[in-house]
Amino acid sequence: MKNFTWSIVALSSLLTACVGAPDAIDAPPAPAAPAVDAITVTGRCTTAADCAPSRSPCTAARCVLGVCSYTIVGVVPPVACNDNNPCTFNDRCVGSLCAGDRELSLLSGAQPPAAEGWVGYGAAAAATSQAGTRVRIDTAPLAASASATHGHTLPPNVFATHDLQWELTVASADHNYGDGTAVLFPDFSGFFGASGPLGPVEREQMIFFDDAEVGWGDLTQTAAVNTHASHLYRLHVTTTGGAELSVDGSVVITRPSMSVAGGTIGFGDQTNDPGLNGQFDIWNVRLVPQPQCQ
Ligand SMILES: [Ca+2]
Ligand SMILES: [Ca+2]
Repeated sequence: MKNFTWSIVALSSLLTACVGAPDAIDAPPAPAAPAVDAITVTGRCTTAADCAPSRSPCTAARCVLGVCSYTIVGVVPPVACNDNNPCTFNDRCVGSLCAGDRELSLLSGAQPPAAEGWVGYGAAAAATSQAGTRVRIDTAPLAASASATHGHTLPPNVFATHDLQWELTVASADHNYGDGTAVLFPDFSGFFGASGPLGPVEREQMIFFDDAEVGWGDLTQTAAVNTHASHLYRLHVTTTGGAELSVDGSVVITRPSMSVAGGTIGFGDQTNDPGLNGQFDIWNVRLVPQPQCQ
């Protein structure tokens, strides 16, 4: 009996030691430290929304098995993006990078102007593609008062970064002050273009091509050029708002002011004066980068 009593006391003491007042061993654990930033330190996540935004418009965050990863958003068809570079056009994703083209074709010559976004005025059907290489404007067989012009919008403020370049040959042409059967408009509002001095100066500042010379529509400057031969023409709008026309790399005429505010260019036979008709070919009209964009 004595042994039994001791055993009860001993067991009671043992239980007291285990469940009695808290001591250093029994104290509840200290609260866990706040979780570290799972995104920036470990890349762990529950959903894609937990991941840091992608630094490229061409990749997107995904949460895969609790870990952030960044994958290309798409390849075919290319995803449009903005590279924030005014020197490039048609920005699109190339792999994980956003990039664009430094040149922009406006008229290849491979098809009629309307197929490449040009709006026709007057006898627009007079423009045809020749052998898939150039566009021909031929008003010679038409009524004496025929005109045929085409306009194309440009990217905003594009003359700050690019020049307009084209190739052209004249078969037969004529011009007088403010009129021409083969012209290029740096600014164009439709039909024959508008004329100053109270309104826009589209016809004054247009470039005419005659059989043996080129010049501004207002005849302020002209230059002898054999336009029946193929040449590379280039229009540069200067930082001071003037303009230079180059033929095969050499400046031939300039003017102190050039308005391009309308954001549309044009070409064609712009005159409906009786008897002013002709024929010329134009192709490879494109925007090419100025030196600071190369
Ligand atoms: Ca761009
Ligand atoms: Ca005409």
